[in-house]
Amino acid sequence: MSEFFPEVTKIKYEGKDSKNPLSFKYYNPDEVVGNKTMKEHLRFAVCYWHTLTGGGTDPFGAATMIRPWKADLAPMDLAKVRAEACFEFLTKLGVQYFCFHDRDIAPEGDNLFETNKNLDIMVDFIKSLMKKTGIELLWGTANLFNHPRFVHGAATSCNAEVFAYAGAQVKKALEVTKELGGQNYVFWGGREGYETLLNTDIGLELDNLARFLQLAVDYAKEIGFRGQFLIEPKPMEPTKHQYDFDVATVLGFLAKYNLTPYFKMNIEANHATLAGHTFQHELHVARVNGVLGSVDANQGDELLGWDTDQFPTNIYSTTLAMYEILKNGGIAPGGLNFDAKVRRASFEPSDLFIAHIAGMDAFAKGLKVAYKLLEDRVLENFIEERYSSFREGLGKQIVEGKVTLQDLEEYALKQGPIRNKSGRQELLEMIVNQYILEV
Ligand code: XUL
Ligand code: CO
Repeated sequence: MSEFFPEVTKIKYEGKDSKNPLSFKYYNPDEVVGNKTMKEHLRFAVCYWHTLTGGGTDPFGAATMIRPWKADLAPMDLAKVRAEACFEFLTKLGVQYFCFHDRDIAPEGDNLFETNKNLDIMVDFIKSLMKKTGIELLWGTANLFNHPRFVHGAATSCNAEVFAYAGAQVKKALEVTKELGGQNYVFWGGREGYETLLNTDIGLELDNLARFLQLAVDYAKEIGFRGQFLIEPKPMEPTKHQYDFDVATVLGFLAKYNLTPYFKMNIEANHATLAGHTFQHELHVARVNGVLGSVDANQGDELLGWDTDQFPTNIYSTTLAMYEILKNGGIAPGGLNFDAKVRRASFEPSDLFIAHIAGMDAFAKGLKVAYKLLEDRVLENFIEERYSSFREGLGKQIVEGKVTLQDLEEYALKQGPIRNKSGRQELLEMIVNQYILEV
């Protein structure tokens, strides 16, 4: 087996004063934070599509990436070489997990039978690499958006034949994910949305999406796949309106179709900001509703209105993300999957390492700051005090459901002037900054 990154040796922790770009400054896998090591807290995963198959094309230009495995090979040979490169990359980076779409790891054949055959060969091949390296699968998924057959969507296509094809593809992807010991299975609604209401029956499309997900739940049960099902919300792109708009929308959808018990959510930072939310907002809404399952760790560009999928280097954002994850009691069996791509101009192989290191360090630092904030109960004590009126007297009765509107009127008529207290936002922001700078 050839070496694909001969210029890179195993990435080590060198501490915050290191000037070596190919070293961790904050991510020290075995360092214990609270009751777990950093590695156990963070559960990093590399995504196959951006890191191994992404070429750097954009709507205006051709691929730019220099990739040592991108030789002139037949599709199946290329798939194998790429898989070997993937496991060398993960081993050198010290990342335990990877994630993939079915079509990332094996090329399509002339028909579904041939395509599945290609997939089977690659699954066997990858299984042996997983065994050799000890690397595990965080989640699998099916690509139901790239091929022209999915032009009108997959589960929400107007064409029943496409619904059938997508069902067959998910059936196989579930089998493959189970075969590789995947800990989760993700549904990102690739083209499940609409371009114009002038040609769309939203009612039928959403009913069909629910039918499709129920079929997947039933089949997972049948084959004994026990991984966590995850839905990944996104408000737009590629369609103008994606049905899984944000966490709140998906919660309503799941409740309407009695699917709540089977799904948690995979929260992606850049999808949150596209929806007009912060990353923390989506994690928080998922957490308080018991559906925070996993994270696609990336970030957008504040000045661009699309999914730029950049590596997450904003420590303010990773700190608040880790704060939500710690409050959630951790992210397992989910993890932090770098659904991120190096910029088109960062085309050298070493940029792949540097980008992941930057993201891993940003989350490691975020973890340490968030842990300290929680340990000192900085926000907890403030919030507890802020809502203290609901723990006694009338507030307690409201919470316990013991009052009527007549009771409230009686109370309000006798009440003196109402006094509110400051929300102290700037004070809290000042303290969070202090922790980021000092921890
Ligand atoms: C697209 C996206 C996907 C999913 C997996 O925006 O995030 O890569 O994570 O299908
Ligand atoms: Co994603």
